[in-house]
Amino acid sequence: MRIDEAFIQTHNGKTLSDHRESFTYLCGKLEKRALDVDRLIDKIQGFQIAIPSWALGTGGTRFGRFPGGGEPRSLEEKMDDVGLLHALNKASGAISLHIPWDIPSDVAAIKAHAASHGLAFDAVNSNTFQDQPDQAHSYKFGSLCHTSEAVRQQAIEHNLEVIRHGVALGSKALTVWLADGSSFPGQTNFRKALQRTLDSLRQIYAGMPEDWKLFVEYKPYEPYFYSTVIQDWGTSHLLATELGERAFTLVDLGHHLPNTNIEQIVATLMMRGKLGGFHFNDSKFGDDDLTVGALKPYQLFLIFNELVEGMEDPEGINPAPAWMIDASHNLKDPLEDLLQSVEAIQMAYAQALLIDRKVLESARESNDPTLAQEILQDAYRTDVRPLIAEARLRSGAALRPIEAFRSLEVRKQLIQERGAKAISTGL
Ligand code: LRH
Ligand code: MN
Repeated sequence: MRIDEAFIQTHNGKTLSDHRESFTYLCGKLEKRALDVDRLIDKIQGFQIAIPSWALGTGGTRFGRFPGGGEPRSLEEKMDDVGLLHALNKASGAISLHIPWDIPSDVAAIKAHAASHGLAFDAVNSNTFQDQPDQAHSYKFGSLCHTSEAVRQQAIEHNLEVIRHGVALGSKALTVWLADGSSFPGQTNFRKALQRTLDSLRQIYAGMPEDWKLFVEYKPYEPYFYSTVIQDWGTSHLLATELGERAFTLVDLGHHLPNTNIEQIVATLMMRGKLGGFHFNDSKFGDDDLTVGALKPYQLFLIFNELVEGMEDPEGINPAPAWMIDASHNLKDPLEDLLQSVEAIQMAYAQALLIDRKVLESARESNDPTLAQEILQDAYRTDVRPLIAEARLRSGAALRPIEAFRSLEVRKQLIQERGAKAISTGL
């Protein structure tokens, strides 16, 4: 299924005057703050977010999974779904694949299919947290950290194979998330596990093409519940620093213990030039993988405040981070959930662009926390939705993507096309 521009034009026609009114009002307020609205819109249009190939179906937990039907049954259909999102918001111009869930059968056909949807291939993800049917050695007790060299070598070979798939598709980065850890005190030698992991990652890093990056993703717990080898940003940063200048830390928002100051971690990694990218999602308790901005939109704004500060810093040394979503949809329609997540990310970015950094810095330098908060919250309390909508309109996308998705009855059409029982690979 594809959404043609004619439908988008017609659909936008219904709400164009409302949009013009709220956009003109916002422009008035922003110009009073000497903000260049067209520059803001250019930045928003250029901010493309990669969609995870493993989050286009219904997710589940060990307690149950309630598929909604019409899920993509192949990599081609997954790209059709990301193509749908991109047609509706022109901000989802990339897909991040997970191997072996998404091994491209015919690379040339897959690349042509991606191009037909205007999609690029962002980081590819390896998977040594599940055993594949034909696998010689189990990852039950770890992969790159395993006590057995044969298991470590198998996991290293898998990551090199993932890089080969990525190179064929035109991806430029490998994300390594390791479930490796323990569930009982005494079970593992922490130092040996970390040293083996570093030695294994060195072989993977050496196997990357010169223009590739390695993203080391950290997580405090799950699937193991006593220790995780790469448990926090510090451990990931240590490994990325040891590996070399093309290794970076990947920040998954759900991979932090309650009340962790994530925006400070982001600022620190950017200061070190080691912030590789993000897995955006939201959570209340654990790695809940919920809709971005659904629970903690102010934290997301504070994270983008640090990102914009780092990205606009003329002395900044951090390369442009990779913007990716990592979510799982137990209750919502996966595509509607992803449309909401992309919009929440764009809004946090746009609000952070409104901050007058000179005034904020002088409030900080003069130790005036009241004024600093006023400046931040003035930006956060600015309704930037007309700005995001205008960016979509100028990109040929829908003013109101979710309304367009529903009025087109996309899910109904996908169920007719693929069947109510169609299940997607992924989590
Ligand atoms: C681990 C994780 C990782 C992926 C997986 C799908 O929790 O965040 O990024 O490989 O989810
Ligand atoms: Mn993740």
